[in-house]
Amino acid sequence: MKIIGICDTTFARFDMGAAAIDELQMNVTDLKIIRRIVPGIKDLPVACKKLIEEESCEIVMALGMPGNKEKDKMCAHEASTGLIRAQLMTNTHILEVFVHEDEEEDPKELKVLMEQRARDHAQNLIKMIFKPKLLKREVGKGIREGKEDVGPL
Ligand code: RDL
Ligand code: RDL
Ligand code: RDL
Repeated sequence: MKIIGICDTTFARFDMGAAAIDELQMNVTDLKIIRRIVPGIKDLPVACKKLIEEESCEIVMALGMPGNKEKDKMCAHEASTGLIRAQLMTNTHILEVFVHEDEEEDPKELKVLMEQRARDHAQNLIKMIFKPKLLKREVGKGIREGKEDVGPL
C-alpha cells in the first residue's frame, strides 16, 4: 500500500485538496491518504517535508493559490523554491499544484480551473506512482493541467 500526502491551504479560495483526494480515491484503492492543512503556500514546504519524513509518504501534493498582487507572486516563488528544496532534501517528489488567482478573471472559471488542475495533477501522481508506463505515452505531447493540452508540434 502506498502512503500519499496531501497538503493545502486556508488561503486558497477553493478546496483543491478535496478534489485531489476524490480523484485519487475514485481511481486507486491501494492507498492511504494523510492530509495536512496550513494557512498559506509558504507553510507548505515544511509540512510536506514532515509528511515525507515523519509519516512515510511516498509522494506529496502541495496545493495552493498565489494571490493576484505582486507580493503574492514573490510569495509563490519563495514557496516554490522551498518545495524544491524539500524535494531535494528528502529525495521525494512533491507535486506543486498552484493556481494563480489571476489566471482567470471570472470567479466561476477560476473555480473550474482550481478543481481541474487539482484533479489533473492527481492523475499525474497516479501515473508516477502506480502506472509509469502511461507517462511514457505522454512524453512530448504538450500536456497541461487544468486547461486544454496544447499538443505536440
Ligand atoms: O507563515 C504564515 C504566512 O506568511 C504564510 O501562510 C504565507 O504563505 C501567507 N501568504 C502571504 O503572506 C502572501 O503575501 C500567502 C500569499 N501571499 C499568497 O498569495 N498565497 C498564500 N499565502 O497561500
Ligand atoms: O510539480 C508539478 C508542477 O508544478 C510541475 O510539473 C511544473 O514544472 C509544471 N509547470 C508549471 O507549473 C508552470 O507554471 C511547468 C511550466 N510552467 C512550464 O513552463 N514548463 C514545464 N512545467 O515543463
Ligand atoms: O501557457 C499557459 C499556462 O500553461 C501557463 O500560464 C502556466 O504557467 C499556468 N500554470 C501555472 O501558472 C501553475 O502555477 C500551470 C501550472 N501551474 C501547472 O501545474 N500546469 C499547467 N499550467 O499546465
